[in-house]
Parts: sequence; C-alpha cells; structure tokens
Amino acid sequence: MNFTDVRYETQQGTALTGTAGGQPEGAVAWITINRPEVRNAFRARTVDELIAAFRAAWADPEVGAVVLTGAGDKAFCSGGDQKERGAGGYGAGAGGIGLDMHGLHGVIRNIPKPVIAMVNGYAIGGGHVLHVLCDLSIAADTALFGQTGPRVGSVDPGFGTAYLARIVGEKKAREIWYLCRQYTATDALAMGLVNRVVPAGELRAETERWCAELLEKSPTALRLAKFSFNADTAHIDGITEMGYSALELYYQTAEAMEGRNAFVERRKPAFRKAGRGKT
Ligand code: 2NE
Repeated sequence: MNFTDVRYETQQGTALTGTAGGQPEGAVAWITINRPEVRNAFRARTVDELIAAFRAAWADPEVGAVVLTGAGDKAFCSGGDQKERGAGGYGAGAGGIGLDMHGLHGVIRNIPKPVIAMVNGYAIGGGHVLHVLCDLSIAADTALFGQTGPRVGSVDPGFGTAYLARIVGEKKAREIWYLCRQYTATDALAMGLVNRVVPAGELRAETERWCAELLEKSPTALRLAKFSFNADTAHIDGITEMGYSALELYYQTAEAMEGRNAFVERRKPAFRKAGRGKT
C-alpha cells in the first residue's frame, strides 16, 4: 500500500537514545499520522493506512515495539476529519460509518508488541481514543487531552468509553465524555491517563529510552503480558461493534449533522433546535 497520510519508519535498537550501556536487539516501528494541516485528523484512507502500518510492524520479526505519533508539534491526532463527514459517515472506507475504527482499534490492541503513544500535542476526540488504546502513553508537557463527541454530534462507543473508564475510573471518564473539556498533560498524569510527561523538546529522546528498555525484554513475555491484560476487557469488543452500528444511524440525524456543521462553521451547535429527525 502506498502511504500518503501516514509515515512508516523503522529504527534499529542500537540507534536509540539511551543505549550507550547496552545493545538492544531488534527495531522500533514509528507510525506517524501525517496530516498536520488538519491537526492530524483521520479520514478513511488514513485509517486504512494506519491498519496497514500496524500490520507491517506486526509481520516484521525485528520490530519489538511500536510508536504511534502525529506529524508536527501541534497535534497527536484530532480524531475523525469533520470536513469529510456527511450524513452517511466519512465516505468510502470500511465499517458502517465509513471509517474502519473497529479494525484500527483491534490492531492496536492485538498486535503482540507494546505500542507507545508519543503524544506531541492535541489528543482529541477519536485521536484521544487512539492514545487511550495504546499500551503506554508518553506526553509532551504541551499536550492537551479530551473527547469532543457530544459537542460535534458523535460518540466513540465501546473501547472509546468503557476502556477509558477502566483507566481513569467511571466518574472521571463520564466527566471527560459529557463535558468535553480539555485537560493538560499534568492533569492527564494525575489521573493515570499517561505514564510520563516530559518537556516537549525531550519527548522523542524519552520515548526512545522507553523503547530501548522494551527491546531488552523477552518479546514472548511481553506478548503474553499484553494478551493477559487484554483478556480482561475483551468483552468490550462486542459493545464496540454494536455501538458503531448505532453511530451509523445517529450520523443520519439532523442532531448529529448540527454538531458537525457547527464545528466546520466555527459556531456553537443548536442540537435541540435541529431535532432528531433524519437529514
Ligand atoms: C484539535 C483542536 C482542539 C485544535 O484547535 P486549534 O485552535 O489549535 O486549531 P483549529 O483552528 O481548530 O484547527 C486548525 C485546522 O485544522 C482543522 C480546522 O478546521 C482548521 O482548519 P482551517 O480552518 O485552518 O482550514 N481541523 C482540526 N481538527 C479537525 C478535524 N477533526 N477534522 C477536520 N478538520 C480539523 C480543534 O481543531 C478541534 O477541536 N478539532 C475537532 C476535534 C473533533 O471534534 N474531532 C472529531 C471527534 S469525533 C471522532 O473523532 C470520531 C468518533 O467520535 C467516532 C468515530 C470516529 C471518529
């Protein structure tokens, strides 16, 4: 697959920062969402490329850790591209809403190698969900976190909601989803949403150090640990399937389109006035 929206690179363990004392075997796969002009929002093609990139990392026996990040210094990912979204969803991609979110969430969870989210800026909406699903998150002190669904007429059901609650607790997860506020990296660290916060200029080096440590560990033990953690939340997969089916129907309503239109037109939405009828 030719990548236009995503960059895929591998870096040998011996070239990582923090390897002076050792020689980590293997390599790290760097997957970068490359749409900085829209704060690294994803469209159908981006999601398909991300899935292909994760599969490439999965298939490469040299790769022992994967890093997901965004291009530029403003955003990790701002979720679904609202300019591509209509009443039928996001276009021609797989999945009822035109984005194969279920496929992407599945490949992040099921790739048998640790995935680190290197959060270099906004992690918002469906982009926030991506970092939540990664095994570990390392954030720049400039990063901002939050969900926007109820503000833009959307929701990320299943892992986007239920798995977030596993991480930060039910009360906090509901606050994040219902109020659609933005949280600083310090807030995120305090609620256990990220593993580490560093000055923006040190983000890459710190992430490389974590990768170097991972490469020194037994790949099979890491794989078993990851699948063992996953087993406890595997049932959420079914809710995700059903939730995206419901989302497909919701996107066809005037209420949902009002949220999307208000974002694009840079105004406050009037959900009740729009009503729940079909567009
Ligand atoms: C990310 C955020 C907070 C950044 O704010 P700021 O002020 O730094 O930038 P600005 O001016 O809002 O954005 C810069 C450019 O990027 C575009 C903007 O429209 C703007 O374009 P121009 O006016 O320069 O032409 N842009 C940013 N985010 C975009 C997006 N998601 N889609 C399309 N264009 C986008 C701020 O931009 C923000 O809040 N963005 C929207 C976040 C959002 O609501 N995402 C979708 C949530 S729903 C979702 O992701 C989802 C789901 O719920 C279920 C399934 C799949 C996906």
